[in-house]
Amino acid sequence: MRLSQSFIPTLKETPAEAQIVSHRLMLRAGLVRQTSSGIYAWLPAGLRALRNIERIVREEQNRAGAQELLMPTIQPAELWRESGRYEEYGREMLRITDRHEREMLYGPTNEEMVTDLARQSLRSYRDLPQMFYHIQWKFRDEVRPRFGVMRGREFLMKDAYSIDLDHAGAVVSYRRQMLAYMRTFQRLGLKAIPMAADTGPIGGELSHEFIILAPTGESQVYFDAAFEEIDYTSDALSGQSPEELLRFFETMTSHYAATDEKHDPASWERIASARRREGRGIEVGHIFYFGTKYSAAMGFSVAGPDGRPVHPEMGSYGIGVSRLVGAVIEASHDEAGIIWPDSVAPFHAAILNLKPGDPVCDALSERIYAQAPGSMLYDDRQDRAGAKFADADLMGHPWQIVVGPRGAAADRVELKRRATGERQDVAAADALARIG
Ligand code: P5A
Repeated sequence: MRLSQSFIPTLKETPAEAQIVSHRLMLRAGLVRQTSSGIYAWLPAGLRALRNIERIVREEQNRAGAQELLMPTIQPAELWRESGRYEEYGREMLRITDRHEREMLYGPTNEEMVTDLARQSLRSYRDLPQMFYHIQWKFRDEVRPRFGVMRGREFLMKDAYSIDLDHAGAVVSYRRQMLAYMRTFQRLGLKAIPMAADTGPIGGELSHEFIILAPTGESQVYFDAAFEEIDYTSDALSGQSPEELLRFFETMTSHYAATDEKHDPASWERIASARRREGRGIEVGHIFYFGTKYSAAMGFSVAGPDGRPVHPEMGSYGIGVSRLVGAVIEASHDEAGIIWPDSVAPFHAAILNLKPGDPVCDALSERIYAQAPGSMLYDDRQDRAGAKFADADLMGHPWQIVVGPRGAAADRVELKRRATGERQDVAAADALARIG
């Protein structure tokens, strides 16, 4: 993409309304703009980051055996009356009346709709287990939307739902999702820790939040460094068998990890001090096992092996996809701007043409742009070198390829790695090979 023709409106000034660093950087780097309180438009560069996160979430859901579908954002109130949550959800639910006076709502989550879809078509224990997910916009009329996309009113969630015949099957699904979450967060460059949690309005008896450390997090968290030492993407952790998933789950739950509500100072003191990690935490995912809560309330049953009807055991699994864009920035930035992990970056690299109009700089920049592997942003603007450096650092591309008149004459460029600040003078062809 050529920056001169792109809609990436970067800001030099720090927007006054933004209280936390990710919100400031998302506005300054031209990723999003607020359109109403807690509601954001995703501009081209922001959307690319959002889509990259979605892609990784999707790949890991598919690998875990979940099937993608897409449910609507607007739901009928009747379904929520069946579960009893229509009244219970209170003012956080955006309620809508259509032209026929039918009560509708903008979905804050989809347990009811999934249970309804399942009861229409799943009749026998032989139809189970099932695991579905979708990546869809949600609306929650939060009392205090704040911190940009971190606590929005409209936000993008990946929500998955598991349907099993019995408790034993349901816990296998739960553990399979937990592994998928650890893999997903690692691939996003995040160290997320699973912590036992309360179930709140979703309900149920078993629940974990996935929390990453960031100074602006909403709760204080404590965990053992052991979590940070595991490679969740390793083949040794393929999660194929229930036994393997049980071992994984036991490892996850054997190390200390707690939010301040569940913190136990006595157990904490028993951990070697070098292994104690503590700080503010941001919740990026939350999983629930709620058994027959919705299947029983909504009359969903299948014929069991002995022919008698059984209410299936269910769970739901959420990842805050749009919140993750902010969370990744909270975890990875410096004074100058965003430092995108390679897997999330809107553009893998940027070409900074320091002298547009100069035939040698233009020719070399164009050549690199034409040959670039992956996504490349070409800063071809008629602007000062300093402004280009500042914008490239702000936007956080993993690599910068700097084309200046002296180097270009010798077919050389300066290659900068954003994360380390390391710069190297290299032949143009080598620059492309290096960032490959
Ligand atoms: C699990 C999936 C649920 O809604 N039902 C379907 C369950 N869980 S949750 O914890 O309430 O939300 C899941 C994740 O969504 C993100 N999230 C938000 N992101 C941005 N703005 C919000 N207002 C918001 N509310 C929730 C969080 O990452 C949460 O873990």
